[in-house]
This record gives sequence, structure tokens and C-alpha cells, in this order.
Amino acid sequence: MSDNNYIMSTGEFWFFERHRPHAGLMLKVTRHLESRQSKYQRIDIFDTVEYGRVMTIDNLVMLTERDEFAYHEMLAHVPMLTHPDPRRVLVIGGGDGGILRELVKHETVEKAVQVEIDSEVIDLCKRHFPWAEETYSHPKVELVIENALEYIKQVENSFDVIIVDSTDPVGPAVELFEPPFYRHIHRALTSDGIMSAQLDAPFYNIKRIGKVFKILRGIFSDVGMYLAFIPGYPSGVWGLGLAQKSRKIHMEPDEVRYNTIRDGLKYYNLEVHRGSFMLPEYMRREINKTE
Ligand code: AG3
Repeated sequence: MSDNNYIMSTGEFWFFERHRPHAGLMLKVTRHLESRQSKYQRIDIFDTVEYGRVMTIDNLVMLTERDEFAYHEMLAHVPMLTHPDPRRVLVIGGGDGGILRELVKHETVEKAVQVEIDSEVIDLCKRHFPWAEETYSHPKVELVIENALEYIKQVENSFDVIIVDSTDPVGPAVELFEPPFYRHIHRALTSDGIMSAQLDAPFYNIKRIGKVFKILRGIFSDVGMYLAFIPGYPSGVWGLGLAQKSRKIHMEPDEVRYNTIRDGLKYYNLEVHRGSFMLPEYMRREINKTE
């Protein structure tokens, strides 16, 4: 790995992600499995003692085997169980297949399309994460290798749920946090349509997240932020956004459909769904700002 990584004087090999100029996360590495520079980014896969197998992109932790369930279950099941009948779903990014894995558990799903810019992420994940190969060969899954903005421009009124599983708002993902992209998403949704999107760490970036909500509020009819606890990500608490195309978000998840997917879930349940929208005051204030 590169400049961001750190070798202790004891000879141990540690991965280091800088979260802030003077704070970060360190993981002791047991094996560096692969490193690739794709056309878009640098992708690394390695094993760690505490968090199991890890994938980083440009030296930022994208997922760890130990905590990925929290992120993927919350980003997928909250919109899926809020929507009354999600049949056609779209994933933007998410090349590791974690979101798709959760989506195909829902019996209502007829088609799950994924638009990922970087096929190398998918190739690597298929070889290194146990769920990926099977998920990508699921009959309901359709994969499109393309820039998400270009793809979404051409789509109208065709997805019930759209999930934005991007990298951080640096590099290729910057445009996935800006108004034109959200307007295209709004148009691509069906009338009951819902978007969920990963938004960053509120503890460090609440002002920026507040700005995103201002944009979303101008485009969608109702928006909300909810939280998931993901220890491998900066600050350990992640902000996820929910936006509804044309009505109020109803906060009651579908219990009947939940019961069909509940076996095997490790984070999501109905109480967590409802409670995840309860925000600490310093977050709530910024998210609700109108001026
Ligand atoms: N998606 C969001 C990762 C954000 C983590 N940021 C960081 N470590 N600085 C990752 C893809 C998971 N399917």
C-alpha cells in the first residue's frame, strides 16, 4: 500500500486511514492480498486481525468483513421496507455487491440493476468476498458498467427504489453529491419512488451534509437523515439520506415483508428502522435548516 500506510518500528504492518489531519483509524494487517490501479482509482484488498478482510479505495476503507452488514442492511432495507411495493431497483456504485445481496432477499424485486463505473472493483470483490460471485450471477441482477450520471440522464419514471452507494465526495464520486445528479434521480423514480444515499460522517461533516439536505429538499417532496453505526468508518457513525419523490415519507416499515427477510439480518430490525431517524441535536439542527 502507499504513503497513507504506516509501518511500526516493531516491524508490524498497519494500515492507516487519515480521517482528519490529526486523527484516523489503524488496523493491523496480516496479509496484503491485492492492489490495483484502475482507470479511476486505487483498490486494495487485505486481511486484518480485528476487522477481517478489508477493501480500500484510494486508501479509504470501503468495507470491512466485520461491519459491512450494518451499512448494507441499513442502506438497502430502510428504503425497501418504506416503499409499498418495490419491484424495480437501481444501485449506483456498490461494486462490492453488498447492497445487491440485500436487495435480492426481497421477493417483490423483479429487477435489480447496478450501475458501477469501475469493473475492476467488481472483479476484485468477486474473488475476495464470499457473497459477490453468487450475487452477481443472480437472475434478477443486471450489471451496467458506466458513469452513473450518464446512465441516469437517460432514465425516466422507471425505478421504485434507487440506492446511491458511492465512495466519499472526492474523485469520481463528486458529481454524485450535486444538484444535477439528484434531479436526474428524481426523474428516474416512479411516482412512489424513494432514494437512499450514503452521506458521510455527521460528526465531522455535518455542515456539508446540511447543504446536501438543502439541495434534496428543493427537489424531493420529503427527506430525512438516518444513522447507522459502522465502526470502521470515520467517527463510527454514518449518515444515510432518504428522499421521497412525491409524498411524505411514512415512517412505519412494512412488517409483513420484514418477516420474510428477517432471518440472517444482523443489524436491521423494525425498532432500529424507526429509531435510526432520531438525530442528536447538533445534527438535527443542520439538517432542518431552511435558510
Ligand atoms: N461506500 C461508502 C464508503 C464511505 C467510507 N468512507 C471512508 N472510509 N472515508 C462504500 C461501499 C460499500 N458498499
